[in-house]
Amino acid sequence: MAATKDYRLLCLENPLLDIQAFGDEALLEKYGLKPNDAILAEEKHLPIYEDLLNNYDAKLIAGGAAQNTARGAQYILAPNSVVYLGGAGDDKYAAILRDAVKQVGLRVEYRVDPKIPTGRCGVVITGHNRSMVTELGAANHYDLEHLKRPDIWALVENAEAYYVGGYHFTVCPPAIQELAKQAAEKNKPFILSLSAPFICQFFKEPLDASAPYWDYVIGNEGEAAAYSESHGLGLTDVKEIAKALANLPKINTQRKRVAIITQGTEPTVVAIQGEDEVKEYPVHELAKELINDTNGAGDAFAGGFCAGIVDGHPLEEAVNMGQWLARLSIQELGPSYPFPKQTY
Ligand code: 26A
Repeated sequence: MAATKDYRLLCLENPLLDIQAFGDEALLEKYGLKPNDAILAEEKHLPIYEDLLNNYDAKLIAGGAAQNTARGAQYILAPNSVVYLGGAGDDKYAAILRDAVKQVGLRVEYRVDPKIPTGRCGVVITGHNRSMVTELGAANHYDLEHLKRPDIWALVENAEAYYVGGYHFTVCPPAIQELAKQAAEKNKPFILSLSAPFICQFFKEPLDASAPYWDYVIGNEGEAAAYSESHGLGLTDVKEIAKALANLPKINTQRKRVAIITQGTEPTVVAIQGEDEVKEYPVHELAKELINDTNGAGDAFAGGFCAGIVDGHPLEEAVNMGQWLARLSIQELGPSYPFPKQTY
């Protein structure tokens, strides 16, 4: 389908440079990390970045969950379809990020803070698990002032869909609300990722304030469980939680909310507001030996899914596009996509 105009999808979150390495039990233990988690760094975690670089042959890879998603959506869509907002520094890490987004043609509009380093995420891979420790740095300084800058706000008004990574709830909830309201007012889809269990647990208030605006809510099984627990739903079945998410109160009644829960290699669960049946879509198979690492698989899924929604494909096709891109991404190191480019 030919694009009718530029920058139809606008994404917001935290641009980060991933410092990723294959680690071991001892490393997880040293920093008190769970094998599969995403957390904000505390004082005791800060030496991990040097440790990874010096002792674990860490690679520097463009990251930031929604930036990975934005790169993924742009990988599929026509040139100049996606623009991404977030806060970054003016340093060598930001330069690596700008290089990576250039490769897929993603436009970024960073709020640049020359005095604060670009955010970094230590990623420890053990088997099919990944433990992530983030120091947000300049990403933590994204603000409403940047979003409302006339040239940036023009991009917001021009966009036809919005994707917000839930990790941004730790940074600037007012910016999320602005996008959410814009979406509802203009009947454009607002897509939100739950991002991590800790967002559902500890950023419940801003998360819940945005909930009435979600047209699509994307999460994995761990986030769904954390949502259920932190909201006292008393549900453990993923399908039931998806249903509950789909049926939360909604402001834009012109669109039925859709909740999409991925479950690793298990089928993706999709619930639609007001519908009894919860559907399941199997993932695209991949031989174990072809998996490089699964870091960024969920972001890639969201990227393919957003591309499908922006291009006006039916829901099941958008889910399929998500599965397709996730399968490609896990064959790469980190949250990356293969080149030469493959076409869906
Ligand atoms: C605020 N936090 C904790 C974060 C992140 C994050 N992106 C934004 N904010 N913690 C980890 N990530 C990113 O998740 C990707 C994998 O899904 C990592 O940078 C990694 O690229």
